[in-house]
Amino acid sequence: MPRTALRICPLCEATCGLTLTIEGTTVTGARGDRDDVFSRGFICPKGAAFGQIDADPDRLRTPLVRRDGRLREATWEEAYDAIAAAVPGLVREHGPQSVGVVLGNPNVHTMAGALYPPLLLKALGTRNLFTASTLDQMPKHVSSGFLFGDPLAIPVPDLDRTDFLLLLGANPVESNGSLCTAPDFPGRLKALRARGGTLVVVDPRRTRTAALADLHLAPRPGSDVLLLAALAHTLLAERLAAPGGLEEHVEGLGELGAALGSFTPEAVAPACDLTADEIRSLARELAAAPTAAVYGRIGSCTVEHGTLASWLVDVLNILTGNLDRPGGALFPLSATDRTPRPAGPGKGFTTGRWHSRVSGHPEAKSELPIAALAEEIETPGEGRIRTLIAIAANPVLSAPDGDRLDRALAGLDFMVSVDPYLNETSRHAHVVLPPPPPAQSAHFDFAFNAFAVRNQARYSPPAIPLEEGRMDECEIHARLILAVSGLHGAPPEAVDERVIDDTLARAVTDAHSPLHGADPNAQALRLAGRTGPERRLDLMLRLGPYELGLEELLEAPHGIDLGPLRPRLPEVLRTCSGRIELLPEPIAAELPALRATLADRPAALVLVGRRHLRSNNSWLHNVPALTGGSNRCTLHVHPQDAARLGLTDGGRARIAADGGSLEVPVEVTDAVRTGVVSLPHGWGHDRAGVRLGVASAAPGANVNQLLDGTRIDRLSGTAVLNAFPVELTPLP
Ligand SMILES: Nc1nc2c(c(=O)[nH]1)N[C@H]1C(S)=C(S)[C@@H](COP(=O)(O)OP(=O)(O)OC[C@H]3O[C@@H](n4cnc5c(=O)[nH]c(N)nc54)[C@H](O)[C@@H]3O)O[C@H]1N2
Ligand SMILES: Nc1nc2c(c(=O)[nH]1)N[C@H]1C(S)=C(S)[C@@H](COP(=O)(O)OP(=O)(O)OC[C@H]3O[C@@H](n4cnc5c(=O)[nH]c(N)nc54)[C@H](O)[C@@H]3O)O[C@H]1N2
Ligand code: SF4
Ligand SMILES: [Mo]
Repeated sequence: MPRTALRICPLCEATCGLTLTIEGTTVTGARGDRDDVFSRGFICPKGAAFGQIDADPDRLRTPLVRRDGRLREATWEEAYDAIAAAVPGLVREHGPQSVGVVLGNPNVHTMAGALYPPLLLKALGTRNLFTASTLDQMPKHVSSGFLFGDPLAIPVPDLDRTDFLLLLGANPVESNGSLCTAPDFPGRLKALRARGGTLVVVDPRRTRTAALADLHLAPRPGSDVLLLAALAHTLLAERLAAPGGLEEHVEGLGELGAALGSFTPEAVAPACDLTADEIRSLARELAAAPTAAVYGRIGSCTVEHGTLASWLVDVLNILTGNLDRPGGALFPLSATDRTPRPAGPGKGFTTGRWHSRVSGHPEAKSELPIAALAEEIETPGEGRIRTLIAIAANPVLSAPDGDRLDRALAGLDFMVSVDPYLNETSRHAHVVLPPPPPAQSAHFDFAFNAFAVRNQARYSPPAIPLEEGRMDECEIHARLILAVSGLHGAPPEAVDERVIDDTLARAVTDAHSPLHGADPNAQALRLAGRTGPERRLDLMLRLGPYELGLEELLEAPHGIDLGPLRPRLPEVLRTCSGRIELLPEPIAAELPALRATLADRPAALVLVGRRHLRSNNSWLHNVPALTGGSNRCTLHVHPQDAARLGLTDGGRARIAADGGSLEVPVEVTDAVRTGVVSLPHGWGHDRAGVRLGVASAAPGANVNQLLDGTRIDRLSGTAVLNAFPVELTPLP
């Protein structure tokens, strides 16, 4: 008899509640859970393919261990024996900095990824941390760090109540949204328009999101920062700025006008390829809207001045008085956030507390640019990375110059991958530790609840019991921590109990904690949960602002709604001044470099990426239900550019940039503007030794091979993945 089980979808940031149909131990169907307090039945094609994703026959079923140069199936014991035999010795011999850690995107979609990597880093004592954030949202962390003193204080557009949404470099109809967790983002955009609101989309491509907009502007890629600066300039010059109640919390308002002085609409218009009138009228509309939110994502982050653009997004929210008010951009408060502290000066935020060894890149949020990983492995000398631990990461495809990284990984002394697939990156590992498929894992969104358009909490216990021979990903991480720190063989629960003890010891002496003054041992005994991670979740919920507990979540399988976002200033501020620092010094210092770009001649042809609804970065190309159709790795070229360059639809072209060249199929379409071509990322599954039967049959080309890793946003170390110059030549 088929049964059903609820499971939060881990495949994108929308976190939809799914109802899985299960026959025996197989997921045979998935539909949207209509009773889910947040997603209300929404599902997309990826969620609908949950069963196929879960049951992909290419998922590894046992660990792999390298013997005589070849990866072979092994027992869990053999796998951890191999790690324990190698890593502690390498650390002793070469020091903790000789270990690099790479954390990829799915870590924000698993409980293990939230709970264990910080402990792993502490156990190793390394500063060589590289994550997908420096291919993604690090500019936003850095700008929030400077503005609000906390890199995690990221305001989220109040989608369901706003009157005006200015969306830059985001395509939520395909991506389902990012740093703005909102199941059914497309429906929420339609609802915004249906209630008389205005949607403005800024994107060099006419995306499916742009098709929903009242106004679509298609400026030259990379120019958002100038457009945003001119919008802020106009608000100030025309006395349209009205921060209202925010003013008492803001430092530096008076200096902003002078700092942005040269960014008039006329000055930026040629670089943006917009008219000064278009820019002025957008500023006026933004200022006139009863409430408004400015929201920038990938296309505004992974570009040359991504941090400045991310900063200006919030400058506009502040100048218009929309930060921290309903209908504007608000700070969520998730159930596992720490109970808020009273407002007051904090420690502030800085970058550059240490630097990368080879190129001297400053750390940001304790991370180094992933674009610099290959050189840190290759370049001889003290502190060279010899051992690498990659968790849920495929940088060979997702980071610049995968060929170089591929060679660098091959030269490591030892590498561990925690990954369900033998893919472009994990094929270099000495040990691969495969997590079980998602239906066999519990789920809680530690990360995304803190970026959600509504406060809510939902927990999914495993939908299917762990298959014989499988190991839960939390246990995989816990055992990995023990193995690298010389405690191989100790019980994995000890890792969680240690965290619980430390957390309780701090909480009972913290005057602002709900457990202040309690007996830590009694509290530890009270914790609910069958497993270490469940007990840790229970503790975090108890210490959180709603004082929930795991049992309450288990009793509410469709989730607990905690209401709409509420104003939270000034309690979120952690700057040294205790106020919003509108013109932080590192930002001000970068403005002259931006001003200088006004004199640059724009490149004739630049490349941008694109996402497809039925894809997800580099790892969903092996699922038959999601492949084919328009989800293909083709180069979009505007008809005028195609004619000028002699390219034909369905023909092939050579595309070249700093890092190399590729041969790609051409798709002529006016969905991209002139002077811009678009190629999606995550493709290039044609390397030897990968076990991706479906993906390898239609491998596509790796767009990141066009980059050599030297183009980065200086303030955040984020790779420039969009708006870089390319050259095209037709191929016969
Ligand atoms: N040119 C270009 N490049 C880009 C981007 C772009 O827009 N353009 N986008 C960038 C962005 S935003 C990001 S976030 C990065 C993503 O890049 P990565 O962080 O490398 O993420 P993925 O490519 O999704 O690869 C995820 C890896 O995790 C594995 N995995 C899947 N599920 C699980 C699981 O449950 N547990 C574990 N342990 N592993 C799992 C997969 O098999 C795969 O190896 O790519 C970036 N690269
Ligand atoms: N289907 C699907 N969903 C996903 C993912 C996926 O790979 N596939 N990845 C997930 C991840 S890791 C993330 S981070 C999110 C990202 O989610 P989004 O931020 O929505 O990312 P994209 O869909 O890549 O949209 C970026 C848009 O920016 C545009 N763009 C490029 N350069 C510029 C520029 O210079 N200026 C402006 N204004 N626009 C520009 C591109 O044309 C593109 O339409 O999506 C997540 N969801
Ligand atoms: S929108 Fe995202 S979370 Fe929702 S079903 Fe699709 S992939 Fe899953
Ligand atoms: Mo991402």
